[in-house]
Amino acid sequence: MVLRIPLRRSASFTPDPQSLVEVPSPAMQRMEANVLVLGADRVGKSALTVRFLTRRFIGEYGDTKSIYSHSLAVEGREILFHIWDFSYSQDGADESSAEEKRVQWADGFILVYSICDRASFNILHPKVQFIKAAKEATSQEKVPIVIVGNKRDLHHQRVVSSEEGRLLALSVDCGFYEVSAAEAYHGSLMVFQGLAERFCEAKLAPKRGTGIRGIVKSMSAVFARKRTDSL
Ligand SMILES: Nc1nc2c(ncn2[C@@H]2O[C@H](COP(=O)(O)OP(=O)(O)OP(=O)(O)O)[C@@H](O)[C@H]2O)c(=O)[nH]1
Ligand SMILES: [Mg+2]
Repeated sequence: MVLRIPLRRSASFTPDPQSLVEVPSPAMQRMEANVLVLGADRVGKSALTVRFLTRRFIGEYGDTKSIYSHSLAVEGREILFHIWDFSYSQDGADESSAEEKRVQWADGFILVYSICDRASFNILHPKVQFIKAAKEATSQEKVPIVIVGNKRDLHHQRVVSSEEGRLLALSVDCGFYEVSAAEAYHGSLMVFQGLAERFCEAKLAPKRGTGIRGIVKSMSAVFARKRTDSL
């Protein structure tokens, strides 16, 4: 199957007056990031994305096959997110090469499960491993990933505890949030802010291999060169 990257466009949902993007000061550093929202069917990927874009919960989302652009000011930086809310149900059987291309397109990932759906939680560990293996093969930066347990409002139907979610995130070094896209805007904002912070950290963190080992390696290389130069 051919990877069909949907057209990029700005959010087509009508924003309420409060959701207008903050105008950044001229000194603000700008960054752009492609974000892939992933997870099992019906866990609330679109609900979470639309909440972030518009502050609204509209209940049913239909075909949201687009990349939406939305910016956020975090720690003195303006990050322009291009958000791809991906649904497997729209693409039917998906080939791993298509998934690999989607993963390569993205700079950051939001992995959503429903706290009422154990299977949607279980698929996340292998998903994180797949993403890390694919990204870290081509880049030395740490991959920004946040794991989101959605539908927190449905506590009577809960089958995945908060601790399990938190432990999974800790074990794979990802951010973690439990939210209800249905109940509040704040949770979705925290998710995207958390991802933005991870994105900035990844950009600012020293590349792998430039730590103390990297320094020792480059110093040895310099001394080795001097020795050969003097021969
Ligand atoms: N109670 C509750 N329902 C939610 C929440 N988030 C989403 N839903 C509902 O769950 C259903 C699926 O939500 P979607 O946002 O369409 O889920 P999705 O993961 O985008 O689904 P697909 O794109 O079809 O895979 C809808 O009926 C939503 O109204 C939530 O936080 N709480
Ligand atoms: Mg959807």
